[in-house]
Amino acid sequence: MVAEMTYTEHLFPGTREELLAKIEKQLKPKRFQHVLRVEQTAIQLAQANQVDLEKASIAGLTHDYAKQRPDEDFIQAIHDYAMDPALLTYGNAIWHGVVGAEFVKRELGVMDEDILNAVRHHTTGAVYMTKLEQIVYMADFIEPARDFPGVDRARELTAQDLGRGVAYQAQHTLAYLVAKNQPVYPKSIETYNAWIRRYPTI
Ligand code: DGI
Ligand code: FE
Ligand code: FE
Repeated sequence: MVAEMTYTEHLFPGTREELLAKIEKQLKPKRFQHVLRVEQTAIQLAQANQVDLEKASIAGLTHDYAKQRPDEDFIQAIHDYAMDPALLTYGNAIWHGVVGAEFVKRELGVMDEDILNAVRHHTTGAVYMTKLEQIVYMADFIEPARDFPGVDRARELTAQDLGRGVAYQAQHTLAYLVAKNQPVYPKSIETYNAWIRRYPTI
């Protein structure tokens, strides 16, 4: 367990404990525990990759903030914030990150665009991702309770090179969705194309 952080950078208007309380209210206990593990994994990856630890903490804690909201909230937000109407043909799996970031901004007062993009992109990835975005994308995939074929390979690659981890996850998720007859959000395919070109040797 990484030591708990004292926030000093005003990225969230309050203490870490106040942020935890707001997040805990929104989530079932199992999901809240996942969020805490993602935070700790993100902090470790931030230490290894010279990324701001406070940003890693806040992005890790907020990444699934909207996961348990009803569909109507997302549909309303897609209309209210004039988001891409194509989003309406997907569901919670895509909305909780892309649309969820808008709730993180408006309800929690997190204005940092790097943190918000880390939330937005944590499920699908993106062609261009900052180190922080890559960290949250990977921390969600490899947090200690994750247990699926390939997770140890993902941990190994991520420890070697964050970008290789991203390429691996993009491929793994695409293959998983196809095998399960699931529609693939176009951004997930763009993520795969971009990262497999950068890291052809995963
Ligand atoms: O929220 P978590 O369960 O912690 O993890 P996540 O946000 O990475 O993934 C949520 C779900 O989203 C997971 O079951 C896989 C699914 N998913 C990822 N990419 C796509 C997707 N589902 C669809 N339909 N299309 C995608 O491109
Ligand atoms: Fe998620
Ligand atoms: Fe998650």
